[in-house]
Amino acid sequence: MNIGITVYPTYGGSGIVGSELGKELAARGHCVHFIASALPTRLTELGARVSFHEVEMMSYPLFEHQPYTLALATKMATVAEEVNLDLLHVHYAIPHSISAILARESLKPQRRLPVVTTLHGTDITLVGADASYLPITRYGIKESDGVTAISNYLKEATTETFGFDDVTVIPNFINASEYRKQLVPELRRELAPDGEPLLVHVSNFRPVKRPVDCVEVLARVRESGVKARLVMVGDGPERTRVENRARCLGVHEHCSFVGKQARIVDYLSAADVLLLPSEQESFGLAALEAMACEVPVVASSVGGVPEVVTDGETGYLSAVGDVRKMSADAARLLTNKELRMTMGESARASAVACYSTESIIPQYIEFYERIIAAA
Ligand code: GMT
Repeated sequence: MNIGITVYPTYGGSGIVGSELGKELAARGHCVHFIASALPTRLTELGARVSFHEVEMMSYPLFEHQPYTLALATKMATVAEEVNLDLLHVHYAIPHSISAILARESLKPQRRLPVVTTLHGTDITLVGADASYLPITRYGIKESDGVTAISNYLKEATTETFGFDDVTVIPNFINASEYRKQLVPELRRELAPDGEPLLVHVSNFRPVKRPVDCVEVLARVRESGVKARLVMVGDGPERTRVENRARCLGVHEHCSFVGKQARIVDYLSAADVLLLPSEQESFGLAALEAMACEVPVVASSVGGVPEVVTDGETGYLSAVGDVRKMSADAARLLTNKELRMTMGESARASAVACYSTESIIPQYIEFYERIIAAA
């Protein structure tokens, strides 16, 4: 098949999922055309079966904001004609599904261009549910030829908010041979020079991720006598607040803010526990990636997280903001190697059994085939 994929290139899990999906489709012999405003960060290699088409935007003094939705629709339609796309798959509904529908309609009746929208999270729960976007998001979802969601929770949220339930759940995935515990002795020494146990957080530091809770947890873990360190991977709007709170709590010197990193798998391999204290999380890709690297997860029990992390088996779940319980769970894991290893092994087994590319990518391929046949 010839598939067009649109993602947000630089920011967040939906871009990672769309990019990794494209690579996996190409590895299975399909041709993938990424259509985005910039080269997606996870797309490190282009080749005969993976190409990138940049959305070009003309600026004009009259435009207060550049009309990206229209420029994207134009590029989608142009690429569809140029390379004979069989299907357009957009990740995150706003505004990608609207652009895709515009592209599809602009090409009628010369060519069919079925549109698949994958819902990822705040496109339904936060942004999409806001009155300023709700009607157009509902339109984009209803008009798509096929809709998938990355968890059962998100499918239910879509039904509740938009009154739309024709949604197929295809969960996020990991490539289990790439996402596995690596030997990273140098990195571990760098992050924990005195052999301290390591808590790790990976996110884009948006308020919804509650990264401040990570330093609250570190402070309490250290108060309990465990000389842990915290590694904060990523960057974003909350970073300054997190660093300030770490200073107030007197734990800043026990934190490493390493910024955005290309090799997340190395940081996860160095970790003893992953912290994911999010306010909302329709799946929790960071949790899945950690689990694949045998790292137990201490997370808030929100959205789709309980579908990924089994409380007491592959990690521990708490109410949002319950940093006291999160600290107790983290300290228990950091001080009990046997428990940590047993949970880490269960985490890896669960990640491989339920979310490996071998079982998830064929679900996308079958979905595409069904949508193309129906269109
Ligand atoms: O919905 C968002 O906030 C954006 C999106 C992203 O691009 O980071 O995150 C969502 O998609 C990820 C990949 O499918 C999921 O792992 C995240 O749980 C989800 N984020 C939220 O629901 C807050």
